[in-house]
Amino acid sequence: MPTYAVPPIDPMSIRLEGTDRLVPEGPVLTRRLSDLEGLFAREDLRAAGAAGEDPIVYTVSSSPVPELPRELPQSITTIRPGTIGGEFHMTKGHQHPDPQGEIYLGLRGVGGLLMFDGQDTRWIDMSEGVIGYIPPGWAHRSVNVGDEDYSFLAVYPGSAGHDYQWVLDHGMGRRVMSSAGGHELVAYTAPTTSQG
Ligand code: PAN
Ligand code: ZN
Repeated sequence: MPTYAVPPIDPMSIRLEGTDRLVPEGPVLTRRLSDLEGLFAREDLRAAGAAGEDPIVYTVSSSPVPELPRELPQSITTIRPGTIGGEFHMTKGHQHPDPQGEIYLGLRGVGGLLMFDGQDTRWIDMSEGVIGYIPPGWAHRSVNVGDEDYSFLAVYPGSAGHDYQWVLDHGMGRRVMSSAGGHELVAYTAPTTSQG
């Protein structure tokens, strides 16, 4: 066995409970509209919703594997269906400050994986059984484009980290809007506080 500054954790079995939770479970995050300031095009509608019922937009259930170098933490994200001003419910989105790849495995519902490297935008349709691969250097956001919960498993290097400011500063290249055909990707617009 090599020696480590921080010893790795012991081998363990982790079970999917339904499609929303990992057991044993580590930290669980709940993201409500009030946590998503400055991300939707219609910031005014987001703020109004946050000041009202402040609904849950998504949850993240992590396994106990820690975010430490060389470990491979996992989490399940479940995004509830819905739109804000026609823009589908989505995660905040982030860059990995330590450029590292990541894989997502679709578990339930229909969604998409939006990636942006500061110049180009890519979209992968996600559903049960689809693996979406995020290469190093691509900011990533998940979007629920269906009318039921969309959930997926993420596996990522423990040293990757999460830079949310990058997305606030650079956007994600496109916005994912509801359309007659289901969903469409439109040009990114900065958040507005009033219509027009
Ligand atoms: C995922 C995301 C998760 C929530 O586990 O962290 O889907 O999205 P935000 O972190 O953008 O709110 C992942 O990409 N981890 O690296
Ligand atoms: Zn990530």
